Amino acid sequence: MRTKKANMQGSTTAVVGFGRAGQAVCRYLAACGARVLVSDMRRLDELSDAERELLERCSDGFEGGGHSTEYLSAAEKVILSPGVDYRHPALEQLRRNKIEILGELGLAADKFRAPVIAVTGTNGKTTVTELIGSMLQAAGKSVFVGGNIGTPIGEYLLAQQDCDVIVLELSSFQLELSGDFVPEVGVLLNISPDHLDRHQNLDNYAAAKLRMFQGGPENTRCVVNDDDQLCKRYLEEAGIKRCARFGFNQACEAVIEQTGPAGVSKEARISLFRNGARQVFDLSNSPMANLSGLLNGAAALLAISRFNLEQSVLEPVLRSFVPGSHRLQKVAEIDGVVYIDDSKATNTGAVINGITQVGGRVILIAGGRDKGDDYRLLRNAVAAHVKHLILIGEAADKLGQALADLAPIDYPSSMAEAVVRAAAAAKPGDTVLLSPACASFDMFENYQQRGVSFSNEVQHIAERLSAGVH
Ligand code: UMA
Repeated sequence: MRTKKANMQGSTTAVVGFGRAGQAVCRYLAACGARVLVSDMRRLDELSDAERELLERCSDGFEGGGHSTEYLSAAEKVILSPGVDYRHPALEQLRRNKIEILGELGLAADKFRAPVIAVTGTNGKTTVTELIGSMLQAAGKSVFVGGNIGTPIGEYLLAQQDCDVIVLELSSFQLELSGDFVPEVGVLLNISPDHLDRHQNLDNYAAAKLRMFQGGPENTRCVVNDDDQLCKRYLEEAGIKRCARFGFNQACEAVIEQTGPAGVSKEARISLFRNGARQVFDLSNSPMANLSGLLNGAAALLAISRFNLEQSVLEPVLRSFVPGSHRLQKVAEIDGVVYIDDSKATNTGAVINGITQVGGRVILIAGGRDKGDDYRLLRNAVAAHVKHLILIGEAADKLGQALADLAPIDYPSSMAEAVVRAAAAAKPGDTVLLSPACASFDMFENYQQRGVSFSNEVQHIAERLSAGVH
């Protein structure tokens, strides 16, 4: 079925934030005939030529250098980009004047023309979204995959495309203003503190995630992690009982099993229970044969179980799936020391998972731009495995204060120096792990660039050693 573009002739909508999401929304609104006003923190002269051209083509006004109530009041509806905090003071008066304020998801809520599988959680969202998309495609379904993963939801609206299934990775920012959005399937992978600088506290952050289930189990198949205590707590508080669960517990609909020695050689299986039958997906000796791989695989299988797809199609997709870069990615082994890039770990939950999965003795490189996390949450994992801390970036002091009594600490001023110090502290059998618990924007463009910088510096160490320079 095609997405029918709404007729918005004569209406005025303001779009706040002119990044990837905002630009797609502008194009959609303009195509529907709406009068579009754009407001962005950046000034006109800070926009690229392509962005200015888009403004020219799709908008009827631009406010640069910030957002004002006066400018936005000319609109009947305001669409906020995910990166814009809805508590922004300019929006207060609009709320009082009952001007509708939505995110891109709220705008799209009544325009999806195929079943939506929505994936949220603190960590693993992108991987599970990709897995679901890949399995559906392998089974011959046409799929739109978008959201926080990179393709804005507005692109779905614009394309008016036919597809069998829509798979969306959703962040707390997107869900916070999701209006009447109710997906057919909602996957909640885990909850650990993240983005608390924006949400102020864990309860607000979890509430944003749980908006995905606002339609209740009668409208949304709720797929949840049975082993995540915070998921359990918040679901219970929200009164959501009827869920399809995945985890180690034998009572789950998708049960994961791991045996044998550590590493990718271990036996790893997911048992899927459906209509009284059991299907066993064997992921042993595949890149998915680790705890994250199994949990992500189980979540993805439960998310698509209603489609009754052939196991012979799904299992090869799971077995050959390689998670994206900068996620616990081994970059080198030098003189018996393994170097691992986990730059994507931008919150404490991801770092705890990383340290635990790596195990053994770890030299941890952490730090960057603080997102309001409480780094004391790292204490158990650090006490169990970390023999040396290398702390970088703006959050170095805050991390140091939380962990000072657990391991010796270095405070280098660059990634180059951090890697040199980590290598000096490491003995054969140790692992040097970059797992920052923070955003990258104080020192790098993004987490990818931070991971590449780490790998390059590790490479320099290898080259120096092979040239006999110590
Ligand atoms: N801006 C304002 N006012 C503000 C803040 C920002 O005008 O108060 C402007 C900026 O000047 C810029 C624009 O808004 O012009 C940026 O908008 P944005 O921050 O919403 O980012 P987009 O480029 O639209 O990208 C967004 C998501 N960004 C965020 O949620 C911060 C992308 O997720 C997503 O891939 C993209 O839409 C497509 O759907 C990125 C992300 O970092 C990957 N997400 C967070 C995460 O994963 O942790 C939630």
